[in-house]
Amino acid sequence: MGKLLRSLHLFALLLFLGLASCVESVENQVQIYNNNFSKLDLANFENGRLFIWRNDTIAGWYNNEEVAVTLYDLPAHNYLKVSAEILIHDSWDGNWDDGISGPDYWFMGIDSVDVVRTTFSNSPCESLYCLYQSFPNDFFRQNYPKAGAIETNMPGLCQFGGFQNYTSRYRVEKLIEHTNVDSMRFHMRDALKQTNSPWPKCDESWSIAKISILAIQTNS
Ligand SMILES: [Ca+2]
Ligand SMILES: [Ca+2]
Repeated sequence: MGKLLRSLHLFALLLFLGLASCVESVENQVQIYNNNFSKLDLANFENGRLFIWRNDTIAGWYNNEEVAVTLYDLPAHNYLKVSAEILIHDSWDGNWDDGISGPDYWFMGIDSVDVVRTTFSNSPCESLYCLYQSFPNDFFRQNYPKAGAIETNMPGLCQFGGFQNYTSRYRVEKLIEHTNVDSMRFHMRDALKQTNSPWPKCDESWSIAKISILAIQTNS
């Protein structure tokens, strides 16, 4: 083997070892909150209202509101992994910005900082008419209505209660750097716009089916 080739091999090996040692691995992972509302548990929950929809107990329905979970005395961690399953009901208009119907924003975050800022749309989508949404990206991106949904074949809740495909279910997940063990406050909220509706909440709203929060400690 030539001298140059040998040193190139050595260089590649060192580079590999250097990169490998930079990879974080999970040392400890604790589920600090898990709620699908089946036990009617609203401890630590702000603005919790439960109702039964399609044989499932869920929290909602919300329009221009914030909900939050606050937990104290957390295990040592450097990340939180938050995961929520939400239901987007009725005629959300996504990115549509006409000063009347939208945009229809939805936010999620920790300790008053939003880590998700997006829009959803339940609009029909045809060649001449389609109201795009930002999810699964943050605002502003032009994705198709219901992009990233895990279930769409459900009726609306209020205005479109008699029509299929007017509720969409999404799982929204984020890994967030966080180290404070004293407390954390996880929030979700919306800024829905529908100025031409006598009952905006019936026109568009959202609910929560499930929330899970993990405290993760890595070796970094
Ligand atoms: Ca609407
Ligand atoms: Ca709207």
